Amino acid sequence: MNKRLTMVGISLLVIAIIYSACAAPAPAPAAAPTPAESAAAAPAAEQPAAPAAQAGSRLDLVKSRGKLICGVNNQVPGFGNVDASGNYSGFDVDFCKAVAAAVLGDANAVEYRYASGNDRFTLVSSGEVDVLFRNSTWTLTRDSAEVGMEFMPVNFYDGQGMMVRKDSGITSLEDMDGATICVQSGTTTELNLADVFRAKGLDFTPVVFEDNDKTYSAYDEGRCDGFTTDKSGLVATQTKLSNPNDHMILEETMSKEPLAGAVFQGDPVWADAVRWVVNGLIQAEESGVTSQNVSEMMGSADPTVKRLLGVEGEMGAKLGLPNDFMVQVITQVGNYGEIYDRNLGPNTPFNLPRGLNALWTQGGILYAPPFR
Ligand SMILES: N[C@@H](CCC(=O)N[C@@H](CS)C(=O)NCC(=O)O)C(=O)O
Repeated sequence: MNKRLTMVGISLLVIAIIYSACAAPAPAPAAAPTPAESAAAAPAAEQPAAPAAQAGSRLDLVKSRGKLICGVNNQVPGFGNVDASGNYSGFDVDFCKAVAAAVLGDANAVEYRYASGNDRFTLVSSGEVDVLFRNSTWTLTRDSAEVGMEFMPVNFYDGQGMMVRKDSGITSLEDMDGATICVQSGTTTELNLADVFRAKGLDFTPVVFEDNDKTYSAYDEGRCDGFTTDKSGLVATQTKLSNPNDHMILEETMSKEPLAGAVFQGDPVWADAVRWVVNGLIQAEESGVTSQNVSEMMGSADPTVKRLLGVEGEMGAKLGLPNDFMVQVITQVGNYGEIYDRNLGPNTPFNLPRGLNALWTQGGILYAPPFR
C-alpha cells in the first residue's frame, strides 16, 4: 500500500514537472536593452566610450615602432613588385600603404618583407610581419587555428586559370590529358590543379617550383605544356615572358580564389583596424570620395561621407585610429577604384576588367558594411 502510494506520488510529481516545464514560459531574461536599443535611448553624451585599443595589441606595437612591416610579393607586376632601386609597387603594396597611412599618417612608413608561397603564413604567425597583402586566397584551413590566419575583406576576387602556347592546339583543359604543367608550391593552385584534373579524369605531370619566377621561366623555356596560377597572376606574368603574344589564357576558371589580406588570429583590435581600412577604401569609392576631391568632400552633407572622413561620429576612435584615418588613406593612396586603376586598369599593361571586383552598385560584388 505504502509502495503503491509512493509510486502514485512519484508519477504525479513527474507529470507535474513535465507539465510545468511545458506550460511555463521560459524565464524571461533580465530586461536588458539590446545594444541598438540602448544606443537609441541614451543621449549622445552618455554613449559608452569608444573602447580604446587593448594593451598588447599589434596596433600599439606598429604605432610605437613607427612603421608597418608588410608581407608582400616582389615578382608579380601589378600586384607586388620591386624595381631595381628597391621601390615596391602594385595593388597589394597599395593596401600596405593604406594601412600605414591610417595607423601612422604616412603611407611611406612601410617596411616590405618578401613573403614566399611557402613561408607567408609563418611570417604572420611568428609576428615577423604585421600584415600580409600577397595575393593569398582565403580558405577554411588557412582561416582555422591550424594555420591561424584572420582574413581581411577580400580585396580581389580571382580564379585559377591555365596558360598555354597559342600554337599548341590546346583550346580547353580537356585537350590537356597527359600534359606537363608548371605550378608553384605552397599554393592553392597546386591543390586545385590536382582536384580539377582528377575530376575531369585527365592525367598530368606537375613540375613544381617554389616561386613565380622559377615557375614561369620553366614554362617559358618549354619545359611545360601549361602554366597555371590565379588568372591575375597569369595576366601579370604574361608580360614577363619572352614573347607574350605567343601565349594565351584558357577561358575556363578552375577555382574560386578570393584574395585577401591577413593578420594573425587572436588580436581583434589589430584585425579590426586593418579590416576597416579595407572597408573604407571600398566605401570611399562607393561614396565618390577620391584623392582629388577628399578635402571638398569633408564638407559633404552625406552622413556616410561625414563618418567615413571623421567629420562626425568618432569612427576612428572606436578602432584605436585617428578619426580622420580615411582622410589620410584617401589623400595619400586613393580609394579602391583609384588603387585598381593605377595598378591594373586601362592605362597599365594589364588592363584587367573590374568584373567581380566592381562595386555591388556597378554589377560587381564589392560591398563594405556600414560606416556607423
Ligand atoms: N592565391 C593562391 C596563389 C598565390 C601565389 O602564390 N601565386 C604565385 C603566382 S602569381 C605567386 O604569387 N608567386 C610569387 C612568388 O612566389 O614570389 C594562394 O593563395 O595560394
